[in-house]
Amino acid sequence: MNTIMQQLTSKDYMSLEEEFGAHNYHPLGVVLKRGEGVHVWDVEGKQYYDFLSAYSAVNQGHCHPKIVNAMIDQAKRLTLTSRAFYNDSLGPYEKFITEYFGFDKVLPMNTGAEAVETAIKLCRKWAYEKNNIAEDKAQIIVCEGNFHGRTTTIVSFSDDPVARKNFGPFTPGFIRIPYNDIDALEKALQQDNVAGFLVEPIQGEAGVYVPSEGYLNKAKELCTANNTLFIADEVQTGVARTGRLLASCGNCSCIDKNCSGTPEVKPDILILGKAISGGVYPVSAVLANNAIMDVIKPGQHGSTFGGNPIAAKVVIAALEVVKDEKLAENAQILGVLFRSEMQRIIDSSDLILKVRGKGLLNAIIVNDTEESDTAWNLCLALMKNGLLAKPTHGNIIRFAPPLVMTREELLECVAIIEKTIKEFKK
Ligand code: IF1
Repeated sequence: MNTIMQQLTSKDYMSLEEEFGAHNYHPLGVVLKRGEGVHVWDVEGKQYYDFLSAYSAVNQGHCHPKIVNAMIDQAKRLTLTSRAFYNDSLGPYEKFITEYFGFDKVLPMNTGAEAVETAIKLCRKWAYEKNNIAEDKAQIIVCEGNFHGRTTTIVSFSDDPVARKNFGPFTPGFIRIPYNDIDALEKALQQDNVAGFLVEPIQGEAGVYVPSEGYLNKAKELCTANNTLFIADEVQTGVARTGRLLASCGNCSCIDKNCSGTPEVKPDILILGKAISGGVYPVSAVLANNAIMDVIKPGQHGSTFGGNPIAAKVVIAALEVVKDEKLAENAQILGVLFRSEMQRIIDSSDLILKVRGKGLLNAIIVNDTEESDTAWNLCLALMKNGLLAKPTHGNIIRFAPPLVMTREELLECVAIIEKTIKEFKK
């Protein structure tokens, strides 16, 4: 079997997925075999720049040796105990991550969607037990264009028809308002039984929408005034991606050497996933202070793998890499350079309309309809030229390289993008 597998081509691997895997994705036609830092290689040996980073999970770069070694060391000693017993990795990890992000307590889970579910349950329980909301009546405010994962409850408050259609009946208890609209939030907060406001500091899936300056600060203030929990989903934006440790870091700039990494707009509940493990292992986390987290008692929530020893060791290593290698600062500096270079290209091309984003979470808007395949074809051309990215919502291409990129590498990527755009014919 092994020798046969080694002879397979990209086409063969794609056929295997086509035949034996559920068709819940439409991947770009590249089959990757190896990754290191900002690069990945396909089974034929062609090298690419990764401009997706597994949807911002691989912020620390592919196969970072410090993170991979932490995983291997722990995997040789103890992989899983469940939470029926204590283990000698979880406590130190919990101390580490709560100090790192400045919260009293963490609830460890595995995937982003699970962490969002956890935050919803935590918010509801807090509302009933600490905020006198009538039983089963709690409402959580969410935003139009949100993406928080794919569980039944989470798609219940999505407005993406593809994510929802024929997955009902849906979970009630959500109010949807326009994103980046303080008046709408103020109005929604007047409704009965509002327990929380769940928001992405930058909307990723919607096409990298950066809210107006001060939006998050004002939203947090309003929530506090209404005794409503401000819940930040930083699964995609967190861990240095946007040039700060957290995108909800209001006015704090991590270029500032004195920055403690503590957010300016401190959420009541912070949801993290993806890059807290550097994309090495599925790990997510919900952080909150005691007044909120202590409403959860034994038996009320949990997960077999949540808080497992490998996850604990991997996250400590991955978050140390973020600080040691100054990834927030690098993302901030390279982000400014990237957007200015994209703007220069846009100024002399009518194929691209706009660039937007923060840090190294950016998107370009292709000058065509959402239904057109221009952005997809442009991504195919980028792939041919050695750079991997994928469209979102038809005419938007998200650019999110690993944060360990150097300035020289970024400029090489800009050159690939420029050449591809110049040569591209619709
Ligand atoms: C897929 C997008 C990114 C997220 C936020 C929770 C989750 C996600 C803000 C759930 C996940 C993913 C999942 C991925 C595509 C992707 C995505 F295009 F949909 F928007 F990142 F850009 N909150 N985002 O962005 O985390 O359960 O997946 O660990 O294939 O669905 P998860």
